[in-house]
Amino acid sequence: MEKMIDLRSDTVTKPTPAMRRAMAEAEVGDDVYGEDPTVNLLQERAAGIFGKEAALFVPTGSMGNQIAVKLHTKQGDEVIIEERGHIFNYEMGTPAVVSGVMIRPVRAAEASGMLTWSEIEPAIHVNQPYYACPTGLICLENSHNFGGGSVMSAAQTDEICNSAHKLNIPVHLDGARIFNSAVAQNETVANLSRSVDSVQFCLSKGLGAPVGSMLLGTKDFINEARVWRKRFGGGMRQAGILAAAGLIALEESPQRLHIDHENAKRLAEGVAGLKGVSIDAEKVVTNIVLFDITKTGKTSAEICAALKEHDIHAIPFGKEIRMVTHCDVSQAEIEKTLKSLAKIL
Ligand code: TLP
Repeated sequence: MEKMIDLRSDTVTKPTPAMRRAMAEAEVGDDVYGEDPTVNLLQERAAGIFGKEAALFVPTGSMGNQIAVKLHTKQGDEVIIEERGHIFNYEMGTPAVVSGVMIRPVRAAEASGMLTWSEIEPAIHVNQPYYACPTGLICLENSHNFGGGSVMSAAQTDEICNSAHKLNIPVHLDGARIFNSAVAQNETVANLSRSVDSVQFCLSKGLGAPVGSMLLGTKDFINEARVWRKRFGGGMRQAGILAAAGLIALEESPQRLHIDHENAKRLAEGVAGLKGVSIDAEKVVTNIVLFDITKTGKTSAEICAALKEHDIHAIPFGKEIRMVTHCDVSQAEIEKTLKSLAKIL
């Protein structure tokens, strides 16, 4: 049987042999007592790389984001986020369920989904005690998944944070793929997150670890986050087995992300040439390729079903199809995907 080309997400990557070896040999302890040396090392390394005071290993990106929402807000607050943001659309309504907050989605004018302060400001409520929910938090996403893997610069992030902080509003960054963003901009993750109050990034996406994300912020914030991780059911005991793979992901994977970006660019340029497909290939700068198929005369579900017959997995999202490149997809497989798509369309 031919190998499935799995472009559904970069979450599907399998741990490398080096990761599996490190997992087998990891020194472990009970992390709920803070006694797992491998988890502690991962947390120290991550905090060092990001230039933040402290970091916490959490099972998922969703948990990292939702702990942040919980800690930055109080019940009845509003959280401003771009309309296509992950925290709003793909985290099971947790802000409402767990934190009792309202989401105020704001649509960015840019297709990239990158908000500017001038778009955020009109949605802010401060000092309106009798009717409006106060703005408790602003959430950013870099890279922006459903903005097509678009990136926000350090300067853009600083501008939003500086303005928000003047109003005493904290900013959380969903940096699930912040290393992709950093590589695309030839920037450091520390600079991209220097002005936010907290940041979450995933080890289990483009970086290739099997499980895990990190939440970073001040020492006090992370101490509180540890309490909330336990309340969420995320105290993982001998989690050093997972952190060992995370350490390799953190140290070795960023150097190869440019390959995924080159593959995504090639894919985007290829699909842009197909009849009925709409995508601005120039705007594809990381590992996510999101293209509109409305004018093909087929639905995205039909196209994805046909691709599966060619041993290619992609996800339909409304009138768009998303393909994500990662370490388990080669350049040759991108060419095969393009040939199959051309046949189907
Ligand atoms: N994204 C997944 C799906 O949930 C859509 C994917 O395949 O892209 N923030 C962002 C920006 C994400 O893309 C994701 C996962 C998360 C947070 C949540 O991470 P996990 O899956 O670890 O909870």
